[in-house]
Amino acid sequence: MKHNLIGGAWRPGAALPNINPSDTGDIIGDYACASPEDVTMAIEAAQAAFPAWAMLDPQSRADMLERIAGEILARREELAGLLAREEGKVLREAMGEVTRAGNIFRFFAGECLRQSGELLPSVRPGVQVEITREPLGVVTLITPWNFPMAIPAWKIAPALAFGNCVVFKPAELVPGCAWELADIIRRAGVPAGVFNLVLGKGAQLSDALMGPGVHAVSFTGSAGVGQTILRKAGERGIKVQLEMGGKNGLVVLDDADLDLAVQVALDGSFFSTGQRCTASSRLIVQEGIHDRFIARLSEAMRALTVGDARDPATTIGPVVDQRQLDVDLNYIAIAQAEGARLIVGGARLTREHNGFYLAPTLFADTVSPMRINQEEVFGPVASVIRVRDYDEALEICNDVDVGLCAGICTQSLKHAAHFRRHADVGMVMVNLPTAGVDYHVPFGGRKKSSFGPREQGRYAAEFFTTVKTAYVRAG
Ligand code: UN1
Repeated sequence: MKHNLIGGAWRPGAALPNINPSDTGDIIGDYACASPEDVTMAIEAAQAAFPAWAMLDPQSRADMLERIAGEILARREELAGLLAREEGKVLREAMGEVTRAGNIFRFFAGECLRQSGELLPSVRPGVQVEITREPLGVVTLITPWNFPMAIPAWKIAPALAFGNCVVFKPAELVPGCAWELADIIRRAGVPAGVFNLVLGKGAQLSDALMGPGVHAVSFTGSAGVGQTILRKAGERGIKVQLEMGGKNGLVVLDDADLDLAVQVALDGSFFSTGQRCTASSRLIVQEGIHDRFIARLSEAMRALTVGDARDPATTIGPVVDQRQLDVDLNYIAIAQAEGARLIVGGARLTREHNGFYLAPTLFADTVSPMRINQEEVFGPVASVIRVRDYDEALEICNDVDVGLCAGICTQSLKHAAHFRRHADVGMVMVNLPTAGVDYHVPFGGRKKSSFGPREQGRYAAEFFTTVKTAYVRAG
């Protein structure tokens, strides 16, 4: 059994089995569930470790993060195999994700040495004002199952780089990647208590994870859980960063390169089995290209190979578990009941082994107010909305209460430039899939998608540090 890491020691707990979604008979291993008392111990260990870690020289921190990056990259094939096995992401994408995680640690190793402040003259003679950033203290990081290496990396790396101590609670479906990451971090020389791993179900641990001694919480996951965290954080004076859902629109205009638009939609809507908050779940298509786009996209979807995530021939892996599969099938039924026309897919598939396989699904003849166009499914399901012109496309693209990403396929500089400015989202893609972002630039959305400062790149400092303004009279 793999244990929790608390105060530098491995601590056992009740067994939590880790099941392969491509083959439910394959149990990856047993992982120890942390109790709320374990979480409290982890917070106390982090508090105790904080003063020394906060004052450590940046070179030592950079060296540790660099060692973490090096080991992740050196073991990328093995770690990608584990990721594919426990989450169901196909091997090619799993390799990409593990590489991304390694690169994130490398980026933040560099950031340790690039911290700077500002020196300003005061409005009062003889006084100087110095603005610096300091670590927050103990931060709780709660991560989802859909990027079990990359999302933990982009929260843990900046948290440590800027001098915070971490209590990391990964989604219960992916303890394997989290445990490997914890072991790598421990062996890289990060002192006991600076980084702690607590495994288990969020519902049982969430209150303890925001207990006394916690200064900040960064969460990526569902909107429902995010709202609960936000409320508690407000009551308890905890700084909060939330990354929640998306209902991202991809606009395809009549002047788009059809081959490119089909590839962009295929990738954005269905790769990673559509289980990305950045997925393009609404395809907003102008009437002149509408029928050709649907015909070509359907053809491309039928050529996808749904199967075992670890088979190199597979292009679409299984849904992560039975609960998510039920959610997906329920939305497919809702869409049909609302009058959407099923073009491709729509049903569960059987394969050699018992797994949660779902055919990539496309609906047409949908309108914006339908639930299928307003609520996040988080599966390989996309719907087409037909529009007259660019203005209507933009209006529909913004007609949701979330605003993570939006994309446009067009050859018109005028429309691309207008869209870039007027799409009410945090990230805009021109002739690119809405999903699949760089690791060194800010990530985040607007409206109900995100709360608090941006993640990733240099912008990560906004959340993981607090600003101090010092006034100094010399002499
Ligand atoms: C990506 O599309 O490259 O949970 C990243 C998610 C996002 C990450 C998406 N926070 O799907």
